[in-house]
Amino acid sequence: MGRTLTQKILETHLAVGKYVPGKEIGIKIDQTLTQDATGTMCYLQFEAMGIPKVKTEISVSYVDHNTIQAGFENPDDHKYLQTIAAKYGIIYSRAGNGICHQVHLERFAKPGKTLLGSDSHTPTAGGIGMVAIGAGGLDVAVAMAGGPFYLTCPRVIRINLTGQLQPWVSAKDVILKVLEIFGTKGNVGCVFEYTGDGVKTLTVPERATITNMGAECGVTFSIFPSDEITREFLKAQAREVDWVPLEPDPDAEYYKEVEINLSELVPLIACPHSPGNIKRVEEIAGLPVDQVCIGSCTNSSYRDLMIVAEMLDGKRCHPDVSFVVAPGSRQVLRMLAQNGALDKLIAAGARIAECACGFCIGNSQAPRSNGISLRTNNRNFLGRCGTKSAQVYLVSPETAAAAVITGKITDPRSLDLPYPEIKLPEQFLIDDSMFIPPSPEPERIEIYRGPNIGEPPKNEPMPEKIDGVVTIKVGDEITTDHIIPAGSRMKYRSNVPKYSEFVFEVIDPEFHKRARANKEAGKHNIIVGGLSYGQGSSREHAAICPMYLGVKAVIAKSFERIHAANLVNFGIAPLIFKNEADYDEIEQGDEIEIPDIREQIKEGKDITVINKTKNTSFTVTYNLSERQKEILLAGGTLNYMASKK
Ligand code: MIC
Ligand code: SF4
Repeated sequence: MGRTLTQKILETHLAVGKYVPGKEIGIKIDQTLTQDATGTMCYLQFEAMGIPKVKTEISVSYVDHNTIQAGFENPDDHKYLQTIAAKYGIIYSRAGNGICHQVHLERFAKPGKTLLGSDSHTPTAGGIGMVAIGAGGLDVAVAMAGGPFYLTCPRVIRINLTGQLQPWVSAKDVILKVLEIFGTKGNVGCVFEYTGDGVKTLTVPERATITNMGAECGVTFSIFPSDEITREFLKAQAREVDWVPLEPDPDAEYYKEVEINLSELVPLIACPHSPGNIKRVEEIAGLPVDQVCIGSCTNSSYRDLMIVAEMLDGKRCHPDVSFVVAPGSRQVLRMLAQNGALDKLIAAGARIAECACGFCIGNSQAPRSNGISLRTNNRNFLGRCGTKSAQVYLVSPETAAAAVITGKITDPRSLDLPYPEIKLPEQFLIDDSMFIPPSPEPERIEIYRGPNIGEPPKNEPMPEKIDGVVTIKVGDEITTDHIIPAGSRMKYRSNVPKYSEFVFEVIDPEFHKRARANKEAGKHNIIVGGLSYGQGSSREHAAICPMYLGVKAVIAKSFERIHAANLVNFGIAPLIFKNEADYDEIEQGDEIEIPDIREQIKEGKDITVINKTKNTSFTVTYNLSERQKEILLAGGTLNYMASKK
C-alpha cells in the first residue's frame, strides 16, 4: 500500500512508537519557533531543564504579539527573550521583523522537516511541505532540549483540489470552504493533506493561507506537496538549496477523501463568532461596515497586500470605514515601499500598522461598540477584537478591499473593476538584518529579568481524591480566548498571579474570585464544559492560570488537541462524560467528589464522579497515554521530568 506524504515525513522522524493512526507516537523535531506571548513561559521552563544549548537544527524566537509597549512589561519580556536567545543558541527575530509564521515561511521553513511552534498557527509552514505543529510552550521547550514531541499518530484526510480559482476568489475562500465542510469541531487527531491538479495553481503563500486556518478545524496540521512551485518560491527567497520534491504515493490510502473544485468556489465569509460560521459573501452583501483590517498570519503576504493596493489604486476609503493594514513581514513592507504599492494604500486612506499581530490579537484597533469589523485574519471569537459587543467577519483580502471602497459588505465580483493579476516576484527582497544570531560567547551572556518576569508556577501531585465544587459550567466550543483573554491583558503573560484574575473574564468576570475562595477553603475547583472545549490558541496560560487557581479537573463532552495536552502538562485532568446526557444534570455550584482518582487513572479505569449536591453519580473517561497518566499523577510535566532525573 502506498504512503501518504504525512506518513513519509512522520516515519523519517519517528523517535517513539510505530506509525499506527490513533496511537501515541513521539517524533524528532528539527525546528522550533516561539513568539513572545508564549515564549517567555516557554523559555522559563526551558531554563528550568538545565540544558546549555538547544538541540534542534534551527530554533527561532520571534517578537510579534506584544509589541505595543504601553508600559514596561512588553519591553522587559523582549529583552529577556533576546538574552535567552543569545545564550542558548536561538535566532532572535526582533520586533518589527514580522509575524512569526509569515517570516518563518519566508526564511526558514523547509520541505520534509518537522517544526514545532508555541503558537497554534504553526501549521502555516505546511504550505511548503513541512510537518508543522502548534503546541504549548512546555512541549516546545522539551523539543528544544532534544526530547521527542508526542502526538496521536494522525488519521489523514485527503482534500483533493481540482480546477482553478476564478478572478476575485482566493486562498482564503478555499479554507473557508474547508471550514464549511469540516466545521470547527470533531477533527481532533486528523490532518489535512492537499492533493490534485488544483494544487499546481496555488503559490506557496496561498497554500500557507490554507494550512494556516486548518488550525480552526482543529486538525493537527495541514500539508501540501513540495513541487516545482515550492522550488520557485524557495529560489525567489534565495533558498533553492532547501528544496526537496515530496508527494504522496499515487496509491496512498486515506482515512477520508473530499474533493473541492476550485473553479466553483465563490467569495465566502465567516460570520460572528466562529470561523466555522460560513456564508456566501453575496448572502449578506449590503451590511454597513465600520472597520476593515487587512493582515495577520493568514493574509498578509506580498500577494495579498499587492492585490489590495491594486484594487484601491486611485480610490478613497469610504468615510464610515476605519481601514488598517498590517503587513506580515518587513520583507513584504519593504517590497511594497519600493514598488509604490505602499503609497497606493496610504493614498487610499490606510492606517499602516506595524508588521505584527496587532489587531488580530485584539491589542489595538478595537472596533466601536456594536461595530461591524471585516478582517482577513483567522479568528472571530467573542471579544477577541477587544470589543465584546462588536461583530467580526472573516474574509479574503479581495472582499476586505471591496468593503473599503463601498463601506458595505460587498462581493468583489460585483465591483466594476479590472481583476489585478499579481505575479510572485522572481526574487524577494532579502534582508536578514533584523535577525540576531546566537552569541559566539554564550557564557558571557547574562539573562535580563525585569520585574515582569516571574517564576513558572509549581503544582502539587494529583491528590488521592478530588473534593471540590463546579466553579463554572460552560457550553460548547469554549475557546482559549474565553478561558484566558489575550489583547490588553496579554502583557501579564509572565505574571501568572496577576493574569489569573482574567480567567473566563469574557463570560464570568467573578470566576477567579470564587476559585480563589474555594482554594483558600481547601476545596478543589472543577470546570464543566461541552463539546470541543479549548478550541483555538496554543496558549498554555489557559491551563497554567486555572492550575494556579486550584483547578484539578475539567469535565467536558470533548476536548481540542492542544488544550487537552496543555491541561495534562500542568496537572489538570481532562475528563470526558461517558454519557453526554450527564452534562445536563450537573450545575454550577454542585459539590463534587472523585474518590480514588489516582488509583483509577493508574489502573486505566473509567472514573465515578459523585455529585454530593444532587446525590447522584456518573462516569467519566479519558484519552491518556501511559506517559500522560504519569505526568498527570506527578502534577504536570515539570514535576514528571524532575522525578525522572
Ligand atoms: C492566537 O492567535 O490566538 C495567538 C495569540 O497567536 C495564540 C498564541 C497566544 O495566545 O499567545 C495561538 O494561536 O496559539
Ligand atoms: Fe498573530 Fe493572529 Fe496569527 Fe495568532 S492568529 S499568530 S495573533 S496574527
